[in-house]
Amino acid sequence: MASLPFEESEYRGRQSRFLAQIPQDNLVLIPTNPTSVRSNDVHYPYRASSYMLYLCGWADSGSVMMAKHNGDDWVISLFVQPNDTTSEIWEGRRIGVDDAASGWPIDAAHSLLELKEVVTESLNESNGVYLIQKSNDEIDDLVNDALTSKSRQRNTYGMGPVSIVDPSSILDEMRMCKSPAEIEVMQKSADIASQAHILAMQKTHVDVGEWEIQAIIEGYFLSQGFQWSYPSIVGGGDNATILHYHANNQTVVDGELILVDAGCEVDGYASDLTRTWPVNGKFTDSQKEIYNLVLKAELAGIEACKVGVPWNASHKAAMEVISKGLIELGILDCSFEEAMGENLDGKTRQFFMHGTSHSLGLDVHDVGDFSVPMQEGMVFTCEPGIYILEEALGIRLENDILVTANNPNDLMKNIPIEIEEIESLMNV
Ligand SMILES: [Mn+2]
Repeated sequence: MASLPFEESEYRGRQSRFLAQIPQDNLVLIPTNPTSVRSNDVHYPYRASSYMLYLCGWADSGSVMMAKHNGDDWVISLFVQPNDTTSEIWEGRRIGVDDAASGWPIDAAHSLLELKEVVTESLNESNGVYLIQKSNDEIDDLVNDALTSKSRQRNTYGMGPVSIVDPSSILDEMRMCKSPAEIEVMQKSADIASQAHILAMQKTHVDVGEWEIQAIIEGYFLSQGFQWSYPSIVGGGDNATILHYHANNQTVVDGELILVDAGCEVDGYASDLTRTWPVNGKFTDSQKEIYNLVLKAELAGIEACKVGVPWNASHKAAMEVISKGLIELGILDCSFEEAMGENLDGKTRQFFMHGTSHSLGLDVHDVGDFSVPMQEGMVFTCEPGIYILEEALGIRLENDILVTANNPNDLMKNIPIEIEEIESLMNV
């Protein structure tokens, strides 16, 4: 049977912190996302909704989590695909109702065949619904029917829900700060991504195909029992200046750099890692200048990830370093103020056109309201870059940073970032 990434107590803690914010006369419905068709009768590999993974670790498709207060406590039910020999012969094993009830942090499991009946009845006993919409049409319809039906009973006694509330902002806020158990998984995800990049550096050679580097990295993820958290970006030469390059189908010639942005997913948690290295194992002097400028910005950005500062403090710090550096190198011919701009939108943006940080967790671009300052337990990427199209040059460095009460904790401390370290790794 599939095993849960965390102890039951971790999930129970999340559930009770969530439900403590919901009125007890409301019903909570959290459906997972459906499978998607790739073509004809072939589906994309399934990945469950992060909310479902967060609240009960259930990773199979089609399911719905329901929470209902019985007067004393919240009761959590999960609707799952029932065991069915014929379907399982064709589609694979199902956990089924009994094993779901005994092996997952829920109070009751039901077959999805009972979904309509149980949910309809529960809706009629509730005054409102907390529902994440647009992921399960059947649930959306049931809730909308319950809301709009004008039964005589309802007119007389006020039975049934009168409002739908989206609970995602409550859950998003909870997901922003990671628990020690989550951080342990995220460190593992960072370590596997780091090891994959190290292997790729060691196996890089002149005229390497971008797809070969992709295969080394993603093959390593698979060999460890995991997979990518986002499609890998492997761009040599001027392909490195395309921020979301995915073709990965060119060879990289002598003298060019290769930019690799590839992370993995461990138990639902993403790592997000970028390194840039020369395919021949030796940086040229002009590549070194730009690389070291990006590195300096990276270190300044990491340093800025501290409790109490605005979440984009790392971007400001990285942009200051890059602005100064580009002026010193003569690449920008303007004042520091013009380079920075009034809202970090100055001339530097020509060469550094993306942000420096995003949150990271169950989603690669993780959820949350980042108008609040950085807090202990938040994880951000720090990923400055410089892209000079005329020189076919793109350099980005990206580490994942945990905000702590003390110094920022760099989850990518196990992969080299200095030029000398990378060159010696590539030339053993
Ligand atoms: Mn990123």
